[in-house]
Amino acid sequence: MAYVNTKYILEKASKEFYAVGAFNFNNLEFLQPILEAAEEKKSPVIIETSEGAIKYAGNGDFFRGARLFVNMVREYADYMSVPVALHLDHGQNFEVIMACIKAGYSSIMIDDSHSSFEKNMATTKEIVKIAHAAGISVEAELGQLAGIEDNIIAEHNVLVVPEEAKEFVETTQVDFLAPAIGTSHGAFKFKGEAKLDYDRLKKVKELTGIPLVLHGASSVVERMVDIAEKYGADFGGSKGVPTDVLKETVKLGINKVNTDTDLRMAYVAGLREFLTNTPKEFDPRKYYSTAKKYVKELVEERMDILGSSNKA
Ligand code: TD3
Ligand code: ZN
Repeated sequence: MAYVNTKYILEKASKEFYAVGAFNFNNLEFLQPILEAAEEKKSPVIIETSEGAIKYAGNGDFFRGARLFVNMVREYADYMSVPVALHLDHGQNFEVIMACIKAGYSSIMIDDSHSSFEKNMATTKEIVKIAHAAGISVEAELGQLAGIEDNIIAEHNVLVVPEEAKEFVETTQVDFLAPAIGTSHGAFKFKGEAKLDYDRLKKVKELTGIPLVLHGASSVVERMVDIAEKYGADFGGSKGVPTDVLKETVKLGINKVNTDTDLRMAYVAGLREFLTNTPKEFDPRKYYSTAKKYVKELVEERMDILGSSNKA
């Protein structure tokens, strides 16, 4: 079992109407608790890294960073009983995409959603051809998410056009698609009520029939915000996607749910708590312990919410 491509994980999820969490990481201290949670929950899991994470890990060298992450993930996955995929999140730079394919990522995202529909379609088609030849699955995005996607900043949400999604999927042969339906990246997603365009999502699923991806899906968990703020953080005004809204999107056809912000917040809550309460400790393996524990708890909760627990 262990290291597989994302298409394999998502096709089962799509047939059985559940979603699999895709969790971002930059370092060992996030990777370990994510994988431990998956093993304990008997859940398939997608590990993903941004281009920025790869640059960070490789000290500026994309191929070195990608290879390091593949080796880290595979070394754990080989000894696990649940399926694990390693995915490039929001790939935009051709050099990074090729580095990931060559290094052994099992899937990649080509995100040309900030270009015109025609250009996005042409770029995606080209990348799909290359990736499929290497047995690697591909995700693309239609519409735009407001907020920060690593280095792309869109001012407003531009929602997906369902008829375009159909043409896009048929033309590009992409394996799974992220339709913009009103979420955004980061900790400040909604000013008022969290509203997503369910009708649009339903239409995209009907017209494409492929696994769909929800970006900007973090829930901004109150318990973690409270702990972090108790120990000095200021996350005033933060708001995420409520869990009942997440569950509704899964019912309507979402099969991959991207989560980064929630893990970062859980981690920093644990780190602040530990450092404040244990002023004499300076062994990193100890002062990361509560942070890792909170990340693991959060990932486990998410697997239950998305319905992927016991699906491995
Ligand atoms: O692609 N990602 C992760 C990277 C976004 C920057 O944090 C997501 O769609 C998850 O977004 P978030 O911020 O809701 O966790
Ligand atoms: Zn995203």
